[in-house]
Amino acid sequence: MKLEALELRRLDVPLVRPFRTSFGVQTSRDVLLVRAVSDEADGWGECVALSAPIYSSEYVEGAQAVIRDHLAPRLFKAGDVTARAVGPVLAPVLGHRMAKATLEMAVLDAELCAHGMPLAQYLGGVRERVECGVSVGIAPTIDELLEEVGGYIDHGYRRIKLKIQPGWDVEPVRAVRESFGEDLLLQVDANAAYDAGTTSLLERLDDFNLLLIEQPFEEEDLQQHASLAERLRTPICLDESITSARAAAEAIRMGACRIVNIKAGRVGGYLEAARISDICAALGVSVWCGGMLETGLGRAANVALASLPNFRLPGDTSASDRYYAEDITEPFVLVDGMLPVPTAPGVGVELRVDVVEAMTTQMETLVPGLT
Ligand code: SMG
Ligand code: MG
Repeated sequence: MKLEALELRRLDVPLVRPFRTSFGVQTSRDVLLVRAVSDEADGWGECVALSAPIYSSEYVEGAQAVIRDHLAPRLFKAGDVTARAVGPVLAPVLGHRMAKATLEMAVLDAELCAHGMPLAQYLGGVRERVECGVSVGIAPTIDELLEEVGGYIDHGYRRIKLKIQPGWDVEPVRAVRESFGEDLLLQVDANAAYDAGTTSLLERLDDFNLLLIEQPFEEEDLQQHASLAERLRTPICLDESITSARAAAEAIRMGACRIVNIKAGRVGGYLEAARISDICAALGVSVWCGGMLETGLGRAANVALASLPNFRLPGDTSASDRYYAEDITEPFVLVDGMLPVPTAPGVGVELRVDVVEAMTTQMETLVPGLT
């Protein structure tokens, strides 16, 4: 496939309600989309980087700059490209996995569209629909949290994930457990908000029969995760720390986690994400699909990923209306707590051109030789 242009488009997509985590509040999503224009077909990629480097070191403006100045020129120079070649071609540029994943997704979508193959089939998916969970932000009060959680349970979500931080952990978890009962699949995500001084709060969470505790400590600190894991019955799950298949294998070997959250953007793309799933399966570790408040485009690809056999827990793959009043694709609608795996070629969703146009804040087109 010969790459003829890369169209970079920034959208401002308002969220239906603010989403508060231990690292900040999101009220809208600053989305970077990339369209790969080739001689065979076009394809789209969505960048998961947030507007500020507060979840990870990448951020959307930086991703756009590194694509324009460093990644796109290498891809154009490579001549014929395939999705499998994107990683190796971009490997001399260190890090910037979210930016690389965006390009790989766009090329993969184009390639699969040209061959008429859906992404789930290409990745080795085995399910027609996937079980969905929902990630619930830090609320102003426990009452408001209970109301929000109750609404999601009424919608049919199959598990609830509560965002936590020191001071918003034991009490909200206790309140949700007591209000909704022992059968509710419940887990928490700290986004690295704890340290040695606040570990005792995490130990108290062991009484609430949680599915897992996600990323309590900072990204690089595998040792602290391993030592907490030894003291808790509740499994530790890693998110931010898992930047590659190698990192996943190392974390599991050290005993730092028993479950892995896979986000394709965080690990450099859907191909590495599938490799991580395989490695985890070989080591007896289940995985689930994380989310970065993606639009319908990124969500479609995540749902395809979640259809792989080792994705054994409900993912942060929620319906469009949990995030957006208006999605940029046909909305994903929850049926019996599940979302359907797209069956159309490539990522498998059409962009709604009028909505995309109306939300576009910026556009630039990169072409060979001029970048
Ligand atoms: O897409 O439903 C979603 C968001 C899920 O909680 C979620 N993501 O650490 O797992 C995580 C967070 C990171 C993004 S917060 C803006
Ligand atoms: Mg997380």
